[in-house]
Amino acid sequence: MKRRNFVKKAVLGTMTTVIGAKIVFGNVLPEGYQPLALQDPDPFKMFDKDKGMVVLNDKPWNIEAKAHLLDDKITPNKFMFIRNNGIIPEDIDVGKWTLTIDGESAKQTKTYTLAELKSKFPQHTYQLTLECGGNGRSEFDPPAKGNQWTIGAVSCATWTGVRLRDILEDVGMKNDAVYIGYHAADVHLSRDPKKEPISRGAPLPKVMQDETLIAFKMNGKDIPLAHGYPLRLVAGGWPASVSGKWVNRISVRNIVHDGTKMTGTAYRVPCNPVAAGEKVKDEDMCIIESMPVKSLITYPKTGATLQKGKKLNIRGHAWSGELEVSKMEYSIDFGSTWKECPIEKPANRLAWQHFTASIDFPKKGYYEVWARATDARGISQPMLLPGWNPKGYLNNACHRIAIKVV
Ligand SMILES: Nc1nc2c(c(=O)[nH]1)N[C@H]1C(S)=C(S)[C@@H](COP(=O)(O)O)O[C@H]1N2
Ligand SMILES: [Mo]
Repeated sequence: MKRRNFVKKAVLGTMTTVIGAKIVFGNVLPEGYQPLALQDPDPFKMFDKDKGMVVLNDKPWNIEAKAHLLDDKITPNKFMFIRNNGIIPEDIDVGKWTLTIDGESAKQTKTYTLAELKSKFPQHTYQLTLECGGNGRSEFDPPAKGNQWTIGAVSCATWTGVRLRDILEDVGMKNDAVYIGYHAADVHLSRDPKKEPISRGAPLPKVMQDETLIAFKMNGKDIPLAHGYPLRLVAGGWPASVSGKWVNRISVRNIVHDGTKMTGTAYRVPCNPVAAGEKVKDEDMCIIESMPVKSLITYPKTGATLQKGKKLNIRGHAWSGELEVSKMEYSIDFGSTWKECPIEKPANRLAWQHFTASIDFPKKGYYEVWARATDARGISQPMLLPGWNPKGYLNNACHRIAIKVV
């Protein structure tokens, strides 16, 4: 009789993390057997998410927040959206996790263990805004394929790690280095090991910024599995697809990185505006870099009721890619007139900023509160949907909430 093989320790460890409880007889779990809890998983339990979060897709897992869930100044894990292109790594062995720097423009190929990264380089902590390039896609017409994000694919957590710049300087780069590309441990949906779900990157000036981290902590704890445990590239202010989760290799390139989802219509938009539905030539598409100015009213929840004569106190966040938000306004008359309201300075560059307003309503009835941010260059959010593009990226239209005064 053939001896029964038991599940590997590393796989068991990942299963335990995903299930959120120790598998008591895990040591005798047959290899290849999927525990029931993983066959029909409860994503809220599995990822430690709030029940108010919205699951957009389960293959792969894509989960978004709602505006009122994003009220915290620093987004806790339970309200953080999940955007996966593939299958979350199933057999993470942190003890063996390494980061390799290679590529035609690296002076050498060098591999670091997690412990080496943590001890060799100074550690830094920043609040960093991560917004999916496709946030707001659901509003595009004609509709764009992909996850139908409404407004909840944005977060601003605290990330701790070492500077990618420090690592790259330790390895040494050749003069022709222009870009980096990340490679990660997640698995392509086809399970074809030769395919990567995503392998994006950033040009050198972005990579060399103080805030571009190889992070191992989120909000002071190990990064949750779904958000890139144990190691993640974090490049705030750019489409969050640049921030590779589960990263194990970074290639220094002498060309614009040509990995999966760097070309075609993926994370690229027409360099110049086009009519809705128009076909755009490949050479007329540009890679999305810094994200546009945007804001969110996180309190109150849309649909709130207010007693006549009372003031409505609203609050929310505003962010603008690489820039600071310099002005915040609101309107209660569908954008006919705007009033300026206070906005705080960011905790650090690339962190979202917080605004408040105290609003008077002239009489009983239905209102909408619209919020509009303006960036340091004087560019404001559009009131309606901005430029159409094939994949429905960069919808930064004003957020609005409904209010009834009774
Ligand atoms: N390895 C890997 N990194 C990834 C992704 C992925 O699918 N695999 N998705 C990217 C995209 S498109 C986004 S929007 C962010 C989402 O980060 P979050 O799930 O931590 O919110 O991760 C990025 N990093
Ligand atoms: Mo994304």
